[in-house]
Amino acid sequence: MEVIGASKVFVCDDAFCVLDNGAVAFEGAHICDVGDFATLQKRYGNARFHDDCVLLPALINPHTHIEFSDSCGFVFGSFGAWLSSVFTQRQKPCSKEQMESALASLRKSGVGCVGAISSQGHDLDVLACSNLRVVYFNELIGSSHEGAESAWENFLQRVQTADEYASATFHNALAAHSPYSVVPKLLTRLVCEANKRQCALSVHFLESLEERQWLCEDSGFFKDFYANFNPSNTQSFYRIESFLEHFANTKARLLFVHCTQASESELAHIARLGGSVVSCPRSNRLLGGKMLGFKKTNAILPCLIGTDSLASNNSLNLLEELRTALFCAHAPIVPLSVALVLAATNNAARALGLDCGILQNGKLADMALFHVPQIRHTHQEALTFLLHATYAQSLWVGGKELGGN
Ligand code: MCF
Ligand code: FE
Repeated sequence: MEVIGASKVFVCDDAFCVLDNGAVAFEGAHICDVGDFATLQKRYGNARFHDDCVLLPALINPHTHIEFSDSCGFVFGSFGAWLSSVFTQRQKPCSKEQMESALASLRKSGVGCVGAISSQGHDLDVLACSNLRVVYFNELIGSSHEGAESAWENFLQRVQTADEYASATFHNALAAHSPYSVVPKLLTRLVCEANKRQCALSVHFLESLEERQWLCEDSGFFKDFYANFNPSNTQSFYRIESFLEHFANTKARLLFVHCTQASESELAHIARLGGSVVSCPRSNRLLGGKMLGFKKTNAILPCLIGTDSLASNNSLNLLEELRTALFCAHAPIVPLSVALVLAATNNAARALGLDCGILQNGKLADMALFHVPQIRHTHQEALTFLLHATYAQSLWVGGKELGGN
């Protein structure tokens, strides 16, 4: 049994209970006890206390793309310009070193669990060897009817390869790229596969005005894009509602990423599907989209915060992403800071179907420890943490310490 204590322990239950001079006792992969440091020290021995520190569940970044870890060559300012730059860039996969350095920066910001969208499977080894908890979203793209069968075969092959890596910390999941890039026949099969597996299913959705215009009016950027790329696609495959109807009655845990152009009634539709939204504020800003209103969205359905990749962000530092969300939202700052810490812990774990994200007896011992000067003197703990935490001093995934930063 090991006992870790800190000036403030963020349990990250729904009431956002904070323990002063608290501690967590854990053995193997699981938490055995949570409470007062002095009591747990007496009960179990083998205890370490960290002054002016916050101990909380390891942060969860539910949306990134490790295969996109080379930040060179992307064009920002408009979604169309960015997407076109992806096509030029895709010919050149990033290196293993770049992917490893991306994972190191995630760990440094206290991320113990990552939802990684894998477009081609080049990130499989690096993620499986990372010691992080990984939800590996095998991504399906297929925008031509003629190429659908081979896209499906290629996808299933990648899924089967990833299945061989499944473990207590490596969870396989599925992703459809977006409504503009997956034909209905493939989406139906994907939802069926996700149902069979009862896994998480992620999709980029209503990220840009360009996408909304294509889905609503069959016009705009995607009209010209497909005229060059695949002239037989003269119309969108879906309207917004018909796309969402594909996910009705699914047992999969649904994550709709971005949704910056979604109306309140469209968000309510996702809520009825049991889904969550992942907002990536810095990516949305760079790609020319507006940012999602965190408070308004979180009132309708769980809103999580992700970094997206280095192709659409300046770093994978989740603390920086949370700070961006904190400074950009139009909402009272103190309750907002609590909601953001919960978004990156308990709510993200629930959305991904993981037994972590909360410091409670029986839960997985995924924890992060941050030095936060003067934290013991404040009662605005979540806000002080978001303002002043810089890097995780220690990180545990399934009770295993990943090495200091
Ligand atoms: O979330 C951002 C922006 N929206 C869409 N796609 C991506 C994002 N970051 C990386 N991508 C990838 C996506 O997974 O870019 C490719 C896909 O592989 C675009 S379609 C060729
Ligand atoms: Fe993305």
